[in-house]
Amino acid sequence: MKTYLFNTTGASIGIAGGAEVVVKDNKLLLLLNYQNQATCAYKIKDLSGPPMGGSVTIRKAKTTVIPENGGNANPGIDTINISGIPAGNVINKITVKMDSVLHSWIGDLRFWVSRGTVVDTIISRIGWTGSGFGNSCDNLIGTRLIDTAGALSVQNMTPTTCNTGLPANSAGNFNPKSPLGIFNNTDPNGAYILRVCDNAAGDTGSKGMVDYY
Ligand SMILES: [Ca+2]
Ligand SMILES: [Ca+2]
Repeated sequence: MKTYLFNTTGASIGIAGGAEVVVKDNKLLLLLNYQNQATCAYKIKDLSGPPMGGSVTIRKAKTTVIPENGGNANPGIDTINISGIPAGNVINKITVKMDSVLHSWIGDLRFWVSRGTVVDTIISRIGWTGSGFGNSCDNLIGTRLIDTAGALSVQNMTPTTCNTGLPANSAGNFNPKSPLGIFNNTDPNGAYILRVCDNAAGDTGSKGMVDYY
């Protein structure tokens, strides 16, 4: 619980040794009066905006075509605008969940998220080593990218090759290519832009849902 400095003007407690719950400045406060020697207030809940220390899930459910072999300069783009989170709140942790990415060769795909000058490459051509064609399996379904010590990097998703039409083991938690912690301790408000591009000829697809939380 966080202590809130309280001016008794406009809300006061008159009973020595008493306690009251009041609302002031959009905050639910517990007032305690110590025998008229001191009054203090504890913030129980902030009634404006999302709860302090809580989590928010933002979803974009939209099919975005990924331009075939468009390269980094020609991605499919999804933007989510976040506003209204009170000043002083910062990001503690972001998880990005990719879902319904339907593509016949996940090693073609690169994903990156930006907000202002903060840019994070979350997936970059799974299984690609600088040569070859990367992971040949299909689709990213239920792929949660979250900074987790010891977890498998999304870059090393298995199996590394699949016969035509077979999916990768894409569901579950993976470390992103570059840590999402780059967003920690920054103002959560702003435009989050997810870009996804295809970097090899042959094999095509689209991106469906993305969640941020
Ligand atoms: Ca395939
Ligand atoms: Ca392709």
